[in-house]
Amino acid sequence: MRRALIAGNWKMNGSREANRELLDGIKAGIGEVSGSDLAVCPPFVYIPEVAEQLAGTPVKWGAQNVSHESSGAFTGEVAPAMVREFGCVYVIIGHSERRTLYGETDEEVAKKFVAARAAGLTPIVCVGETLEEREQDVTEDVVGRQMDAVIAAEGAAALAGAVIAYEPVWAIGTGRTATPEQAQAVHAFIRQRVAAKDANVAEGLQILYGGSMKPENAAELMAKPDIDGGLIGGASLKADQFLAIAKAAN
Ligand code: 3PY
Repeated sequence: MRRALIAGNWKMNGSREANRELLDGIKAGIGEVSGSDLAVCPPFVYIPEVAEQLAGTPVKWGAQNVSHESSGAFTGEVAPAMVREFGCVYVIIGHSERRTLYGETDEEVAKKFVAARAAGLTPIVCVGETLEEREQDVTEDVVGRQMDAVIAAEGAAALAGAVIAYEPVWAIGTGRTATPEQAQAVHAFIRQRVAAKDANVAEGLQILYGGSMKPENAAELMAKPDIDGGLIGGASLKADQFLAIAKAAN
């Protein structure tokens, strides 16, 4: 039985004060969450303070991106070992905003996956199709290609130390959500893609749904057999909404 993971992707949001308020709210309500693990992924600069505020609580934290390099002349980049030093457990890799706005390729995502694992981080690898790709009926081609790049990097066994997030690009920041059936179909496809290489790893793999998951649709989505939690955007910035999503997995 896979345990649910509810991870907050704060994106480029927050302030020291707003973060404290948000984390205080999460900490106050965490006792009512029993069916899922929680994590938050703040912008890099807030990681040390978030680490202090969450130390000793069951809530874990992570980064939203890392370099595939470990050190050197890479202005503006942050190495995996650096965020690990501040207690990050997770790192989001290949979010569609990184792929589309910053031109990250499948190969780059695969390199980041390898570097993150080498530093002891658990990558949350994002995959998903655009609206145009869905309408052209090539969702499985796109998600299959994105998955294959990561599987090819180190073999399917490496996914035992990773999480996948299916995020249909057309459902990100648009308020549109995939129906539970649409999401389940792609989650099952992802699991089969891994199972073709390693059935045990596929069985244990947490596959999160991302893309406007909110309290109103979380329970229905997570009731599906291959949906093991969520990567939460906007709703992760409000303690009551984030907790309500987590409790939907109780
Ligand atoms: C969203 O829900 O908008 C996300 O992009 C989560 O990563």
